[in-house]
Amino acid sequence: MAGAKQFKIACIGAGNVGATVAQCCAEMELGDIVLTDIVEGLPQGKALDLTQAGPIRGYGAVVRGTNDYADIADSDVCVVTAGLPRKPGMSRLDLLEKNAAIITEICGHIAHHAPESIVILVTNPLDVMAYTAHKKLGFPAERVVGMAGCLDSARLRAFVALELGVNAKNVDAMVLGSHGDFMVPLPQYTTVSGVSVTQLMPQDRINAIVERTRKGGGEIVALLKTGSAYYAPGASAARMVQSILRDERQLLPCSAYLTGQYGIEDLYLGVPVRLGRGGVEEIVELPLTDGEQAALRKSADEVRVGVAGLQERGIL
Ligand code: TXD
Repeated sequence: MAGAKQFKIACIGAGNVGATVAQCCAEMELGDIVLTDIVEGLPQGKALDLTQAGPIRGYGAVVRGTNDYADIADSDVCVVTAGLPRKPGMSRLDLLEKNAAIITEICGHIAHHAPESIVILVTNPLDVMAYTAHKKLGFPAERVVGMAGCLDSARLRAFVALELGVNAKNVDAMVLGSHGDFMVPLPQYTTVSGVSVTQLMPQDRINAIVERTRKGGGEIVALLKTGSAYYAPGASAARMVQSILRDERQLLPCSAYLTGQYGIEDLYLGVPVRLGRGGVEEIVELPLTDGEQAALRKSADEVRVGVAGLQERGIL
């Protein structure tokens, strides 16, 4: 039966976030999915489970699990969530080095088997891993993008909706900068049905919500005790897949390669991006206050420290 082209989405890493990306993509009917991981049986088991949810949830996507990278061949989008969490006694730089090695290995497989794909990085530390992937893949920068701003802005949107008692669907937000303590939430661009929250909330409540957004990941880690958030991160990455495969050209905050925008060069950092079938089709430069611009520069400095650490260890 002739029909629209079925897209292929590779989820590399079948842990909590990777499996949630696969679930969201299947439910959103974005394409067929290949779930892969280094652990034998894990992607196969989760893929089978997701396949069996299809008849109930009403999707017919083919979800396959594999340990063989040949199976990601010709994927349209690869979402990379593979990585290790920080263990006791491990420095940030040690983790950086370990995850950079994993990303490097995976990029070799992607470049070989899915050379035309658009690659979405999710593994932490996000902006440094996106930079690493860009360098290792050898793909044009518009085809390598990091997921963080979508998640951080979803958190901000959710907190605003809770605070004002409005539907979260009507709240929009922009969060720029690195994924971490130095992220830059932008209240002036955070709106409820087009009205800026600066008109709807006292400044101290805005400050509290911004602070809670900054610490959003940590709040969940502290509650879960083991592991970190995955429902919202998975949904955020799937949102990016949707904008790409359906060529929506949505304006989404993503980690993108900067070549002078916002006064920053040769670095991945969270900025508003128009995301479509070509990947990062445009980086939008918003007018920022002096304080926001300074915060963005501080954020860039933090990412630069990570990149420099990898360069010193000869990884980049
Ligand atoms: O906003 C964001 N970017 C983030 C990032 C939000 C949430 C989570 N964020 C990061 O995503 C998190 O700090 C991790 O670096 C990744 C994945 O998080 P997840 O919660 O999914 O971690 P898991 O459950 O430990 O899954 C990681 C999987 C696991 O199944 C490993 O076996 C696999 O990665 N793994 C590998 N797969 C393939 N190849 C290699 N080499 C490999 N090494 C580990």
